[in-house]
Formats: sequence, structure tokens, C-alpha cells
Amino acid sequence: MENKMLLDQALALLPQLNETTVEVTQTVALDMDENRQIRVEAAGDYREKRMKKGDAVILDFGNHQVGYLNLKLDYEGSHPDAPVLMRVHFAENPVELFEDAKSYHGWICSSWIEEEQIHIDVIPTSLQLERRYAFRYVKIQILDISSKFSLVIKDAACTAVSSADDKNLKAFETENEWHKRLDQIACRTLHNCMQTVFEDGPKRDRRLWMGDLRMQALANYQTYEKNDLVKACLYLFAALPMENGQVGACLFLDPVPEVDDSVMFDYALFFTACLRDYYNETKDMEALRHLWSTALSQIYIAEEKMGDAGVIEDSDELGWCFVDWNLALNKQASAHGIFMYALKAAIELAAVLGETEEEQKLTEIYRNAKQDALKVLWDEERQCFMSGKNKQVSIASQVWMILGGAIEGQAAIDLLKRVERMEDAEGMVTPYMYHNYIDALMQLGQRKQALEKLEIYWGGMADQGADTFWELYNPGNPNESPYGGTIVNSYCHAWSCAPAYFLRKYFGEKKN
Ligand code: RAM
Repeated sequence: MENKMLLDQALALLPQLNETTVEVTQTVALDMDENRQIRVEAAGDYREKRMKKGDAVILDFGNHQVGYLNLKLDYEGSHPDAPVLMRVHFAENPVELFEDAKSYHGWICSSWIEEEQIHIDVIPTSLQLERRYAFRYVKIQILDISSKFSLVIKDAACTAVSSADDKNLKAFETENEWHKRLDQIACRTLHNCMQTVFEDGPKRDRRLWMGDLRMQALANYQTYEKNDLVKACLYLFAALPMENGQVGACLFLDPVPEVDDSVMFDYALFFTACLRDYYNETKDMEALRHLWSTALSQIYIAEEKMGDAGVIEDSDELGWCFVDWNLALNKQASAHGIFMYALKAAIELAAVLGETEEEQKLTEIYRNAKQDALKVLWDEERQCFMSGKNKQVSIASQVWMILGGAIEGQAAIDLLKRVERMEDAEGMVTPYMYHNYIDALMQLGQRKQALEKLEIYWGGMADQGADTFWELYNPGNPNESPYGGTIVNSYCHAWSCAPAYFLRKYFGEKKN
């Protein structure tokens, strides 16, 4: 099913990576108190240490980096008479250095843990670790060394890589220092996820996901404006669909470009929305013509999930529709809202292309989807949208109904307020879902609330010392992980670069 024309176009657009050498800014010691708060203290100069068995140093690279570690090693004492065995542990967030890799038994593969054990046979030597890592801190620990000599790390540096270049970062004009800081963290997040494709996170999963791409593209238009990278990613998804023509949830580049075998109802539909955003930004008519049939077929493939009642049917299949990492969340109502959201995008694109008949057909589907949402999913008694057979209330369901246009204006404003007060309403756990929530508030003209929520939520991560924004953040439990351990969480995840998008688009102060 691979489309060679689209694939060739995509590959031709893939960027080169820029390399920068980054030095260690300080050697540190880390301490964690009973509330899991971490204190970072300066701890001399790593170059001065004479390392014996069990000794460790923690190097701080000053900011989040993505790249390759280079070490220059020497010794003091007798000629090395045995190899040195050392463990190198990389951490995006210092909390990772307090977890023991061996005690991680979560469901996602532990091979994501950023740890290496290496033998060094010949010293002095210069070495570069083969694997690319995402980190700010690196802990080097000597597991064993002959008693006849000690190890000296003469130099440590990182060859950092990204396809984004800060020279091309658009200025963000604001006098608000706090907004500047949130924007900087968001831009760093995006920058470090911009590799050969937009990666979801450079630590994990290091690949192109459709749902993440939509948000990365939006932030990119306000910041680095690497629009060809968005284009390349859209072409990749269109070139490598599933058997039935559906856009896959994610894809790999190596050893050859290939779509993963997982699909998600919402992610496939976000292709259509992402193409609409890309077109609005670039007016790239040629790309729209190339990608339109993929965008349109996502709507019809999704429509097959429409049940007799006229709303998208629920499913027990795990991960059928993503929406958020809240594992208790029922996805039905959100799925229906996302279907409507993508339909709106498809109607817009059909109009641009002059596909009048298609436009009318889609408008008709949209009209019915809206009517049936109000008929089937709206609960008269509780005055909100419900999801699934157990009639679950969640913020996500309301947000997607609003973004899909099922409810508008004051009624929608009141709805959000009402549901936020309901104790049994399922909440949001990812910056990804928070982005959609802020988007809904903005669509309803609730600027003040949107800004407040953004400042509190992303500001919460900044207060925890984040250099880049995280994959997950639950203010009630900053160490939450859906994977069974923070050691595999990603602390630089581009679906969380919303501050760069919202602050720059709506809250900047244009200087005269
Ligand atoms: C996470 C990935 C990615 C996301 C999927 C659904 O595991 O890192 O960001 O799109 O979940």
C-alpha cells in the first residue's frame, strides 16, 4: 500500500541535523528529601576526581540536551592492568537518578531506561557513546577498577543534535517574564524533539506520532517555522497507510520507513486537522492536492464506526482511541467530538479545493453527527455529555464536544464550569489533553481562564524545575506514570509545548 511518489517527496524534504558541542556546566551532588524534593549542590570539578571502585560523579550540562556523550579518560597510578567497568546513567529529570532500573517492572519496555554499562580496556582513550541520549544530568559510576590505578575523566562534552536552529527562532514579544520563561521551556522542548522528523520525545518513543505531530506543527508555526518538516511528516503518513487506507498511529524511519501496526481512531482523524492547519499556514496548494484523498478517506473510515444511534460506537479494545493517558477514561464521547472536529477541517478543505459536492456531503454528515450527539450523549438530568455504557462524565468528553462544535457559546461556557465542579468527573493527566482544554476555552472566548489554567498547569512543571515540558503531569502527583515508574517517563515531550503556541499566538505584546 506504500505510495512511492509521496514517500520520495517526504524523504527529499527530511532535514539535516545541526551539531553543537555542549560542555559540562558543573559537577553536582543530588539529595532527595522525604517529600521527594531534590536539592542540587555544586560538588567540585569532575576533572579533579581520582575515581576508585564505587565512586561516582554527576555531570550537569546546564539544560536539556539530545545527543552523544564524549569522554576523554586518563588514569593515575600504575599502568592499567584490568579494564574499567562503569555505569553511565542519563537523566532528563534528576528524579530518574534516584530510581533503580532493576526494580522497574512496568509494562513499557525497560530498555528505554537511559543506562549503559561499559568496559574500557585501553586508557588513556577518547570515546563517544554510540547511542543518542536525552538528558541534562549524567551520572558516571565506577562499578569496578583495579586497585593499582584510579580513573580520571579529563573531559566530558555532548555533541547535541537537532534539526531546529535557535537562530531561526522567532522573537516572542512580551514584557511578562513568567510568560517568557514558559515560552523558553516550551521552545526548548520543541527544539529537542525536532530531529529528522518531529519525535514525540527524544528519550521515548523517539518516533513520529500523528497526534503529537498536530500539536508540534501548531507550535512550530509560531516559533521555528520549519514548515517543510511538517510537510515531510504529513507526506510520510500519507505514503505509508494501513491496509485499509487508515493513517497509522505512528511510524518508524529506520532501517526503512515503515508504519507501526497500531491505529487509533482519533490519531487517524488528526491527519485531516493537521493538513487543514498546514494549508492555512502555508497555502501550499500542491501539498493539499497530493494529500487530500488521504485526509478525506480518514473521515469515511472513521464513519464506519458510527453506530445505529448516530454516534461513534464505544469499544473495549484497549487503546482504540487515545484522548489522554487517564487509564479510567471512557473514550466514546471524545471520539465522537474528534470525528466532528475533523469533519469541520475536511469541510474547510473541500471548500478550498472547490469540491462542492463533497463539501455538501460532509456538511450533511456533520449536521447529523451534531444532532445525534445532542440526542444520544447529552444527559438531561446532569446537563452534560456522558460517555460509554456506564455514562461516565469527564472533562475530556466536554472539551471534545466543544471543539467539535456540538455545543457553543454561553451554553458551552456554563457546561465546562458545571462539569469542573462535579466530583465524579474524570480529569486530565497529560499536557496533551490540557492543550485541547485550553483550546476549547480560547474558542469560547474565555481568554482569562485559558491563560490562568495554562500558567498554573505548565507553571507547575516549571516550578518543579523543568528544563523541558513533560509527557505527563498531574499536579496532584508529579511522579505519576502510566507505565509503572517515572524512570521510563519522558520529560521532554513535544505534545506539551502548548505555551509556545498559545502565548505567542494570543498573549504576546506587539511592540510598536
Ligand atoms: C505515548 C507516546 C506518544 C503518544 C502515545 C499515544 O506513549 O510517547 O507521545 O502519542 O503515547
